[in-house]
Amino acid sequence: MKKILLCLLSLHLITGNLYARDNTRVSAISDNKMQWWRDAKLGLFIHWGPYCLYGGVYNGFQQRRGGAEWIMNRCKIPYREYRAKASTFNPVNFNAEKIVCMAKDAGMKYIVFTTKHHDGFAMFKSNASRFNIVDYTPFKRDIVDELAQACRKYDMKLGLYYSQTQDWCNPGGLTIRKLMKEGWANPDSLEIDDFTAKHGGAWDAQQQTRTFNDYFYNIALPQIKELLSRYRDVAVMWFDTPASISKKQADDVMAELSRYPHIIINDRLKRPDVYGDYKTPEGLIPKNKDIEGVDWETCMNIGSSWGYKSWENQWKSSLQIIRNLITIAARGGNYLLNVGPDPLGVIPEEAQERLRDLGKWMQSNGEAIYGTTRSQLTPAWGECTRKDFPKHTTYYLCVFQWPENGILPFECPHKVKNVSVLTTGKPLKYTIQDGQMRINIKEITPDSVTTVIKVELKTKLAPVKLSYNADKNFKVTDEN
Ligand code: JFZ
Repeated sequence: MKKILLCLLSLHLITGNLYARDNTRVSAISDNKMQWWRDAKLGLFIHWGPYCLYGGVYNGFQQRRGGAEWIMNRCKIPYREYRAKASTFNPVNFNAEKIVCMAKDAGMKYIVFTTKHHDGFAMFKSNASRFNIVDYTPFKRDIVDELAQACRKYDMKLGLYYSQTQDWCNPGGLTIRKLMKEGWANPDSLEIDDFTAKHGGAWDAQQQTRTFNDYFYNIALPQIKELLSRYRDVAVMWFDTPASISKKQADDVMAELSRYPHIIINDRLKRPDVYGDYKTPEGLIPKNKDIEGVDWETCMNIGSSWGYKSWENQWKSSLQIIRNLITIAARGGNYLLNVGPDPLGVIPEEAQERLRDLGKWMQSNGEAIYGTTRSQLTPAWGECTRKDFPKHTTYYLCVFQWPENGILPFECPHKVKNVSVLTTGKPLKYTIQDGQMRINIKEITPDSVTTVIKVELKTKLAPVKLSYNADKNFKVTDEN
């Protein structure tokens, strides 16, 4: 088996074909490289960069529109001013191992980290731009490297987010300023708005001292190469805002990536030309019919902003977060839950608390999540995941609404081997007639979050077929 895989792998390397895939080339290798990711189900997204120094507040006014990582753009902060602020970034309490362990305890199997967001600041040592954590700040530590080491130590997969087109502090990068009607009335607003209108979305003349092509070949591509070559074991490349980049530029990134055939990429490098390995619905859980047969991952904030927001007041509840994860797993996706560390490098306590709650539930119910596939079932009382074992299939019934009569109906036209409560193993009585199961849960005290009932079948169901991630691009629109 190993030999065959190696042989296939070298064949792909020779033909350089891995990334020039189409429907006919969905290979065992692609399945093979996706397997850990499909099984993982839950990851931690981290948005962190010098924007956290503002925490969603500029000159005393709250940024009321857009994520706090967009503050430079939304509040029209001049290029030099933002860079000066970034030069004070000194997150002395950052501890990569602590963050990795926090993710691990929450039941997460991978981390996706913003190595460079739209502000253009690299959280790693870069020879392509001095605007990076090592060369531009008193902190001088390579955060990506520390995270990579900690991930290796604790057996956590590491994905790297990289903003390949938007870059507001490396001249030539895409700017596209977005309006913010609420909040701070910049005294220079009229002038800046006028400038923006005339300069393709830029708000500072410095941003336009180079062309996009210059930026792309002198900053973006070299930095992507640095990321790929320097930090061993990169598992995922997570690109963002697939605008502006040309087919040729995207091909040059893909050529580089083809040297690392195990790396999984999302669908945001360039649309529609580059499909990527999986879909990225954002902030929402797609309906079954929208993700038929494809790999997908929902990224979502734990609060209301990707980057750290000092005045965050819309934390999602632990119950909501856990049920989101269950719903996503039931539909065959992954949940990438986002946190934004503060200026000192610490994840806000409210977020930590939710991660602990998630970990607690996963500790005893993780079997119903990890390694599951979409069930293609939509019970009225909650969600249902499915897992295929060598000789049989198991359904995990996740009960959101406890039936008042204590009888859980479940449509099941298959032979059943055993029904039990997942956490205790306690067997449950049931009847089955014309494919309609009725499970007696009268004696069970429901879990405060979600009780899982395990229904083991006697047989193994036909596998869920996944096809190549070709169409069904999710529309790129900015939230709010
Ligand atoms: C982007 C970023 O602009 C944002 O700051 C954050 O990093 C987020 C994860 O990604 O925002 C997007 C990108 C895509 C969509 C919406 C917002 N979309 O597809 O709807």
